[in-house]
Order: sequence, then structure tokens, then C-alpha cells
Amino acid sequence: MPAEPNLQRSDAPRPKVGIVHLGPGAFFRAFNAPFTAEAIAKSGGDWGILTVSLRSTDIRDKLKPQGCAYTAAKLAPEGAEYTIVEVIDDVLVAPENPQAVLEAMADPGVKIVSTTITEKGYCHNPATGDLLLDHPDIAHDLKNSDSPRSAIGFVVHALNRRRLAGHAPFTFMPCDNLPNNGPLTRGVVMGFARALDPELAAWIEQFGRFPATMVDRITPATTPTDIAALATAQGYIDNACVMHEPFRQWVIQDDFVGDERPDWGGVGAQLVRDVEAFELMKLRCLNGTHSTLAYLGYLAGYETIADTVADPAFANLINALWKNEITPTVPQPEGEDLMAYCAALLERYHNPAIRHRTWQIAMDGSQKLPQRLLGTVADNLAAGRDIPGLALAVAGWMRYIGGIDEKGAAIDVKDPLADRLRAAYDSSDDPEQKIAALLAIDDVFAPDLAANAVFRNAVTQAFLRLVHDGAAATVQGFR
Ligand code: CS2
Repeated sequence: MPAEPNLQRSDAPRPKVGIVHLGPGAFFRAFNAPFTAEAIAKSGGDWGILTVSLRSTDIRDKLKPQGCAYTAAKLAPEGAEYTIVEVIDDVLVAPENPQAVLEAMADPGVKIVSTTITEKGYCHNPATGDLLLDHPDIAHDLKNSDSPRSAIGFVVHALNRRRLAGHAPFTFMPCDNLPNNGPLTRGVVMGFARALDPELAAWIEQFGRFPATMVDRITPATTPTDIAALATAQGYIDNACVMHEPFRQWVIQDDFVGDERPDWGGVGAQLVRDVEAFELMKLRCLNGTHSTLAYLGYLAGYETIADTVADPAFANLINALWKNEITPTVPQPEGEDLMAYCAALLERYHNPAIRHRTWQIAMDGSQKLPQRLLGTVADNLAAGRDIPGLALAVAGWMRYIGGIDEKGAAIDVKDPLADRLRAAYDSSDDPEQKIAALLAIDDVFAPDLAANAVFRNAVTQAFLRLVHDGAAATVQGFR
């Protein structure tokens, strides 16, 4: 049988580049890029995207042989739909040529720089939101204006080039799951700029724009099995394909330099004045329960989210979390119905066509917990409400980062703080001491939360149950 040919880009005209996007991972390819391609198809505009990998060559090596075209596969329980996306103009790998990246970002034709670099890419303290000036990449970038390593370093040095050349700044639009990501990003950019040059900082303060966004589409990492299934279905090999759920929601604060942006609103994005309530709803209702299912589901031996929620005890746990502990802390955003939103989430988690691994979501918990679970904990404590489900989720994370599963096998814990977390976990055999050592890590736990006796006690009790009974039985017994 002949092998399938590789996907090739069509010869449709290419839009000029108007966006530089840092982080061309699966989420960007399943979400931002198709939205932008649709906006161009509907309303035109020079909004081609130059993407930049900040570290690995992997995505460039997959996309370039295909002319940067790739397939986005929409996987519904009743079947798949495939779209070939042709909006990426090129992929640069920053460490190979940081100058080329800076030049691209400084080009006045580029109006927007956006990011999907995951939480840790912002080099901030997750508990406070402040830039980590002693982060090795930030310390490096403050001294090396021509060869930055971090996204923030690239953004500020490129903004400086634009200022010195007399151009307007680009809009910097973060698209990661961070609380209030616009103001947070403005804060880390300003922290860097102030440390670099007060005049530059004043210019960014005056002219810079940092729209907040809420982004949502479940997009598991692509596997070799996905590539093979696509080849069977479509008759070509696409090494850069992405698999995603049908649902998508993009809420964008309409605050762009010179009002210049693609017509995302024309293709379903919500352009609003205030994103914060949408972001809080999404981080707490979706990502909070996603992380809960990831840690406890992994410990219980479940490979994917769909497998985990197929266990009625886990579905019951997150239903109770939404009802009793999460939605009471979330103001209802305009046009949303919180309980309907959560019911739809459960449906989305059940989608059997989406194989989203618990291990993948469990990654980088130190960067995720504050906005997904701990803010919700703090609000409940302040209101005098109990936190049995949230405490169990936090205890599940603690058990997970301990690095040994319930059968005694090693867990491959991926987290920028993995070594610190493990050292704290291993610092004592006494569970209370262990938990005290973890709670003392103030990149994750704000000191007043760590000191709260109700919280400490609830987490300790849940942790003891997990160790004693295992995750499956503990979730089964959850009331
Ligand atoms: C997930 C998110 O990996 C994770 O931590 O919770 O990537 C989640 O799938 C998206 O935020 C959904 O929009």
C-alpha cells in the first residue's frame, strides 16, 4: 500500500504578517490561529501570524515542511470534522536567532504580540503575580538586550526598539489561564521595564495596551495515534495536527493600540470592556475541577479526564464542588448562567473522543493552584463556608507531588518547583510536618492562607484519608 503523502499548503494568497505569536503549541493551533483565519476569511486584513518557539525546534520542524499549514480536528462524540488552517506565515525558534525575533516584533506592520506560553512563561510569583527579578531568564534578559530568552524579555526589548524608532507599541495580548491576565501581564512587563530603563517604562505606561482575555477550548497534546487516525481519515500525514473539542469561548477586553485587531468578534469572540468575571468563572469552575480530577484521578489510576468522570464518585465530587464551594465565590458574568455553565462542563469532560490525560493537566501545579483552587479556598474561608472538596483537591496535589503513586511507582512530576516541592514533602515522615513544609512555600500559598487553622486542618485530614484509604475510596466516601 502506498504511504500517504504529507499535507502541503495550498497556493491561496498569504495575508501579510500583523501578529507575532509566542508559543505555537497545540492550544494556539486549535484556538487562536483558527479564530484569526476565520476573521481574515470574513473581514480581511493583514493578520497573518508569525509564530515563535521560545525553546524547542519541534513544532518548527513539523510545520515548516507543510508550509506551516496543519489540520485542526474537531472531535465530537458523534464524529470528527477536519479543517486545514493556513494562517501561520512562518515559525522562528528564538534561541537560534533572537535578533530575527526582535526584528519581527519591532516591525511596524506587526500590531499585536500574543502569547500562549503557559503559566510559568510569565516568570512571576504565582501567589502574588509579581515579576521574579531573580528568575535566571529575567536576570539574563535585563543584561542582554539583543539575545533575550524569556517572553517578557523579548516583549520589553522589542517595545524599546519601537520606541527608539518612533513607532507605536504593539498590543500585548496574553492568552494563558492566569487570573486577570491583562493587568498581570502589564505588571510583569512594567516590572521588567522599570528595572531596565525608567523612560521606557514611562512610555509603555502611557502608550502600551494589555487586553485581558479568557480563552477556552480543551486541547490535549497530539499523540502518534492521533496522527495515524488522521492519516486514515483524510489520506495525508500531518505531523502538526491538533485535536480539540467542539466548544470554544474567547472573551477579549477591547483595548488595542489604535483599535487595530482582526475581526475576531465577527466570528464568535466576545469583545467586552471587562473580562475579569469571565476569567474567574473559567479558572475556578473549569480549571479548578480539571486540576481536582487530574490529581485525584491520576492517584486513583485513571488515565484521562473522560475516564475519571465516568466514575460516578468523581462526577459527584465535582458536582458538589461546583454547587457548594466554587459557584458561591464566582460573580455571574453578564450573559452566563453559572449552573448551566457547570453542567455543560461536565458534558465536555465526558466527551469520549477527547483523550486528555490526567498527567498532562497535573503538570505545573505550583503555577496553577493559586488561581484555580486557592483563591476559591480563601473566599470560602472569609465567608465562613466549609471547604471539604477544595481541601481534598489540595491534598491530592500534595500527594501527587510527593512523587510516589498508590502502588509505590514513581510519578513523573513536571513542575518548575518540583525539586523544592519534593524536598518539602520528604522533609518529615509526620504528615502534619510535611504539610506545614509545603504550606510554607510562599510562591504557592499566601502566608495568611498557609497560617489559617481551618485550612491546614482540612487539608491534613484529607491528606491522611488519601494516604490511608487511597484516592478512589476517599472520593467514593466524599459527602
Ligand atoms: C487544563 C487546561 O492543562 C490544563 O491545565 O486545565 O489546559 C484546559 O484544558 C483549558 O484551559 C481549557 O480551556
